[in-house]
Amino acid sequence: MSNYFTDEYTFLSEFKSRLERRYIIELKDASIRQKYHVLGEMVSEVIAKNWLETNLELHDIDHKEVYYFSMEFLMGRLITNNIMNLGLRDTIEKAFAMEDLDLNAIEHYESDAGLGNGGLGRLAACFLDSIASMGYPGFGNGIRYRYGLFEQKIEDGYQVEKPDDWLKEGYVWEVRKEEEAVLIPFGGYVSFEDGNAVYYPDEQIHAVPYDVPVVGNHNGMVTSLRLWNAEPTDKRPPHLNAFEYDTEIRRISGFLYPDDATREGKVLRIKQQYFFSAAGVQNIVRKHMAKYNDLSTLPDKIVIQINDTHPSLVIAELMRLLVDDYHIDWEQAWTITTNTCAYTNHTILAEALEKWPVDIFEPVLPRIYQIIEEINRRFCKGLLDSNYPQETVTKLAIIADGVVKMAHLAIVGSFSVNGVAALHTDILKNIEMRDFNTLYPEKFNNKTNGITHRRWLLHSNPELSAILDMVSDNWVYDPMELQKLVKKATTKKYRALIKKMKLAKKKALAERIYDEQGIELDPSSIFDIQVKRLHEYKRQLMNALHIMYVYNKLKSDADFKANYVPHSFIFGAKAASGYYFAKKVIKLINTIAHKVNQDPDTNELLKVVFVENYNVTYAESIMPACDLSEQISTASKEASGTGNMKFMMNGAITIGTLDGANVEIAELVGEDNIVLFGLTSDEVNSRYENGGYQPLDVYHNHVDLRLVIDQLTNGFFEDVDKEEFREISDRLLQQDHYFVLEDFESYRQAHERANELYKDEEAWFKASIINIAKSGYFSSDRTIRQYAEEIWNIEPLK
Ligand code: 26Q
Repeated sequence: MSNYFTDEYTFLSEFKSRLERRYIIELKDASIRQKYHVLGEMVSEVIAKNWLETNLELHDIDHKEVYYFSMEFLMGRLITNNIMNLGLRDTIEKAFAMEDLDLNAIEHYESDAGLGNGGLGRLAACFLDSIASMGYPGFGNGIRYRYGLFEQKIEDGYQVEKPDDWLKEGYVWEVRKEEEAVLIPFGGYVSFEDGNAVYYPDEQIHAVPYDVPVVGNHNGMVTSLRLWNAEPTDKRPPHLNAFEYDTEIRRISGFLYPDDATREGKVLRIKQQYFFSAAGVQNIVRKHMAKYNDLSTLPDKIVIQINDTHPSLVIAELMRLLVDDYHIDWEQAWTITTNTCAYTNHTILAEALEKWPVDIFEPVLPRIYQIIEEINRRFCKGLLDSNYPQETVTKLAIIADGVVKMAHLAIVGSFSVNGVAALHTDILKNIEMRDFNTLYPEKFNNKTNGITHRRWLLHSNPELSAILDMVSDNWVYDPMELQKLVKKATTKKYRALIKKMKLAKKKALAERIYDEQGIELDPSSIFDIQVKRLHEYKRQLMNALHIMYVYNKLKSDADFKANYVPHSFIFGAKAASGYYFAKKVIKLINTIAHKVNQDPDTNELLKVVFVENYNVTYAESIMPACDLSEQISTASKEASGTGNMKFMMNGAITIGTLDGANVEIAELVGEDNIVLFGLTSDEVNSRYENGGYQPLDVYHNHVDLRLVIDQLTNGFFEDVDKEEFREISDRLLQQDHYFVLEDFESYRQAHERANELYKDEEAWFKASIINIAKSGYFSSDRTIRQYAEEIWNIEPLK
């Protein structure tokens, strides 16, 4: 296959010729869509060559591989990443310059692959990037959702969801591998014949893999994200007609659940979980047998990382294959399984821990249910035999009170259980999973999350990258080199460079916001940003209440006003479609924005924007444009956070609680370079143990806060019904589970400190530089290296 990217002329002539052949059009008349597709196709061909070579090499050598199983991969756009990592950007840009074409505009045509909700899905995408860029043998395994996370519109201040039809024009990067399709059984019954379980499913579903290339950075490596698509077979159950059958099957890979916390158990969700877990496991076992013809060596060659409990049925499915299909005895099958699987926990919120009611689970997956019962029976028997009290056994059981506890299955069936930040792992070990940690202390370990510095710094912030190049010629390959910037923090020159970079990125974001939403922001104001999923524990509401407080003060207190640095408060957040309270908070933020942005008394000093449809691509322009990064979750609730790392890497100062990875950020940058406030995780937990606190006391004792809360329901917002925010005020005053009122005063003071710090330009940019300099630790390359060395026991290819 020829490479058309050798120089700009060769590239351009092929580019034009393809437009003519494929779309019967000349370059000057071609649409963005046509140009995008031709470019994508040409880049794909370069990828194909490296991809094939990587596959052949992986096939030939005798080594261990990791399979990262995740229900979500929030990949965002791939074109920029692919062009940059392959080193094609220069050639394309030169060619396009000759024709006055804008590469950025063409890149922007690609729709985000939004196959994830938030942190967990984006983490999986960053991990794949690091695996490929460091040359580790590893693959992703997930679902090819027909519809990804919904597109958000804001209408009259309310969130409205639109389907994310991301595949409507096809997807240039994927390759359908029909030859590798597998069958996934559902329903039916099990009979025991000659001592063997024989499973007679109701229906079999075709799982057809689509592979998406994951291109390593300048290393020739291309690994794969395998996404499974559900398709009908020709054996249709008698009670459905062909159309009903087709529709029913396609629903399995139909859409991503837009919820990042568990609601009640849904049959479709469990089918999705089993569908991609079983397809992935079958694929692995088949490949391993073809290569080694011996399943006892599986754990020497394969490790399966289970991303939260969503894929934890791999444990039962692997047991099913080993015991039923390969007739390996239970004990040996269990040894193989538990030495192959490793589990990552991402949450300690009780409501997010997956529990499946037995009466839903069993009919859908009868054989898998039997296997889990047997795992549970042996596990409980082992505990009782070792004299654990019945009470403990009941607490730890995988099946109890009519539900299957997926986290318990994942812990019992894995050789490693990790949390995603130091504090989170501590809480898992000492509080949430305390008894399991006592039982299996060797399983528990921490792997603090990371983000790929290629996407989140190199690609999204070329201005900052150019500054970093002046300090190190190797930071892209060794992000710890960013530390060299520490000594520049005290130089005028570098502070000025960072200031200029920030201003440029803020201007660019302000332009986008103006173009899309017509709201004008002053780029010299503090860009104070909170972007993340909308959740009560993340406390966007506290941020909103504080803005109301600021507005009131600006209106009533001349000293305050004289002292106030202009602020632009920017929010971006999707709320799960069924999460009523979260949607109310979106409405509140928009209502505040509407009121304050129009007020001539204050709007030179205070602006509020809720950006529509916050997603990965939007994040790429938001992260670099931030001065103050809001990481304000109730301590102990945010497992890690990863947005906090993206902001830090781009030079923002964090205002935050000692929660998740904020704790590690604070340790790295030191107390002078972060603005901390609020209850600690121990304080939060001790309040829970002692029955919470009295929000009404805070309300009565804090005059300014009381005014804000009253304003929620006293007609202060002229254009909404007085009752619109009643539920918010009721919740705050009656059951403030997330300590919004209790932390408010401390948060308010933290903002005052941030305000003062910003006024001291020297101190501010010094802090900004220290944050960038220390952010190398949060590269997902570090995280993946730790997984590889401490859990997976795999090595990079040469
Ligand atoms: C489960 C069952 C049914 C429906 C939905 C779900 C579900 C889906 C997604 C439950 C949880 C999630 C996602 C969780 C998540 O994103 N957690 C975040 O993971 C990040 C990466 O480790 C952390 O940084 C965040 O702190 C954590 O909130």
